[in-house]
Amino acid sequence: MGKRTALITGITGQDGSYLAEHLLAQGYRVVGMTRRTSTEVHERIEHLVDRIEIVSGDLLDQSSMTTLIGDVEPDEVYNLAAQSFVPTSWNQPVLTGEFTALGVTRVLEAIRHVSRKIRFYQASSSEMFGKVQETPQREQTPFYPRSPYGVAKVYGHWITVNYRESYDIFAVSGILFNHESERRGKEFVTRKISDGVARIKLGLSNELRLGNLDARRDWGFAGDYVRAMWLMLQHDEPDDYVIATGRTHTVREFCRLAFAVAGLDYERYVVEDARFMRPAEVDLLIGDASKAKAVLGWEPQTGFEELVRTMVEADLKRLRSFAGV
Ligand code: NAP
Ligand code: G4F
Repeated sequence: MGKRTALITGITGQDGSYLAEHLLAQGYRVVGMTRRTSTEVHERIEHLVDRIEIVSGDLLDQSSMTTLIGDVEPDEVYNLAAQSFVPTSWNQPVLTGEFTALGVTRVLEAIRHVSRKIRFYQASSSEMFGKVQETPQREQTPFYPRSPYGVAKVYGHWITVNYRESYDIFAVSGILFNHESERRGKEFVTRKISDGVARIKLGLSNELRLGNLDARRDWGFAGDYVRAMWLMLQHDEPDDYVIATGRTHTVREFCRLAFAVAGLDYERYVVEDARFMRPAEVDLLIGDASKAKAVLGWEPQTGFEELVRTMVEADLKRLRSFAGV
């Protein structure tokens, strides 16, 4: 079999960068779609630019998607692009729907017109479970989204299932629980905490303002989760999978551990701030990934403590070299 081609939308994001590394290691030709901006700063994939191809396209534009998929001729498409920050989805609900919901249909339509042999991965989310109807959450758990983002992801999930059933396209929906890394955007709570700890430790800040400390999440490592995306597209049959660690922790626990890595007591620095509370919260997420383990042989390899420590140490190192401290 010749070299396989993968197209990644959202390659500049956290998951896009890890997935590109994983696919390159498997011998793929990797093509990443980026949208046009006036400056070309793609810091998460800078180390890969000599080994991947970058093409221009936008999830908002049907013709760009159809032309691009026709030109690239991918064997696999990973649709990771989305407006992915939950609080922004209340401020920009229509745009979030355009990117995160209808964007999925545009990619699927492009595949339907170009070649139904292309395999498709949709980046679905545990946010779809929202006000959870069952604990732990599994593939059969009913959805009850709590944000415009979660609602958009429910649409993306079902349109993926629908194209699989309507057109016999190998389309899968990976229902991924929160996954983090040193490449996580600084607006998400884990990276906000690791960056905040490093700033306080190095004397660049004296407090960290957060919202709901009692929210619980099932946090894994992004590098482990992109492997699951790839495994889903290698299976004989298209299906949907929950990807999670099966453990849950509060934001407070994340803070306690992260500050302890730097030898600090979080209670002295963390301030609860109403500005970071949400109109509707997802209180508890914990996933049951036993189907992924049984069918795909997937299991997470990085534990919670290791994840927290790695993130804090990476931010300490980055800020030390940046600030010359
Ligand atoms: P991320 O870091 O926010 O990356 C999002 C990517 O989407 C970026 O590359 C961004 O490009 C791109 N994008 C946004 N709007 C676009 C548009 N209109 N056209 C083209 N590209 C666009 O997100 P992530 O954490 O890697 O997550 C990847 C996917 O998994 C997302 O769909 C997210 O909703 C989903 N997900 C994430 C998690 C998690 O815990 N990380 C869990 C479940 C599901 P720019 O660089 O140009 O902004
Ligand atoms: O880190 P978060 O912003 O992630 P959230 O909302 O769970 O969404 C992430 O995971 C989803 C999968 O479940 C993805 F689909 C989505 O794209 C994204 O990657 O917030 C986590 C929790 C929330 O309960 C939030 O209320 O942390 C709480 N939190 C407390 N203080 C905070 C803060 N979140 C943020 N971003 N900033 C705070 O200051």
